[in-house]
Amino acid sequence: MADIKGTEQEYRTLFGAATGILRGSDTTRSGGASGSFSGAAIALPQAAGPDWKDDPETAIKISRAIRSGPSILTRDATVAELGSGGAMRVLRKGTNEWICMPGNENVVGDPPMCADKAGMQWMMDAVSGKPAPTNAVPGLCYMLCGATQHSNDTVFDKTSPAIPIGPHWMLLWPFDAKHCGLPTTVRDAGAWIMFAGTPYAYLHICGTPWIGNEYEPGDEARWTMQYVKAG
Ligand SMILES: [Cu+2]
Repeated sequence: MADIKGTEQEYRTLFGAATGILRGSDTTRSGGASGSFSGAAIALPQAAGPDWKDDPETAIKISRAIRSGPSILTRDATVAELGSGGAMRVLRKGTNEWICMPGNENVVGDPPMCADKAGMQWMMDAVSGKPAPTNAVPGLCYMLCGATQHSNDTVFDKTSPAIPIGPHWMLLWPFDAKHCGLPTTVRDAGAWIMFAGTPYAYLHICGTPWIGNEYEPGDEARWTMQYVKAG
């Protein structure tokens, strides 16, 4: 048992370091309640595998990857990264269909993310430059640590200055912005259609589904209001 305790201690030290890195890079949290994310939803799982002790770099990558999605999914997810040449390198084997990727904080458009099978297909289609995504059903992808990317309207833009984007989740399906009546511009709360009018158009939803308070019968309803700028 002493060994297990030692591992947990190191894991916690590592967890602290990784959390610090993530907090330091997460400038969106102070931007308002609806743009922030729920710590409870993306808390790290309690169990640590042997990799965490033996390889600090892998541990940081796993920590970064699984914090981008809800823990109910990420605790059983496979963690993998895209190697050079486009092949996936598994960092931690999982038991569900979700794949979490750590990304690279030094590369624009390479955020940590967790995607289901159809979402992963959409992502790989985008990475490999396919003219249109090939997922046959809507894909899901969480980016609850926020992201950066080069463009809101051109999926293959690799040169424009970085756009900082807050924590969000994505419904990867060709939504028509006009039909939906949804905005198409980058915002820090609410939702919009990203890459509108292209085959890669999808529904980008700011924040986390777990924001706010859960309803229980008997709860009092309190309505709120906000001031907005004229014009
Ligand atoms: Cu995203």
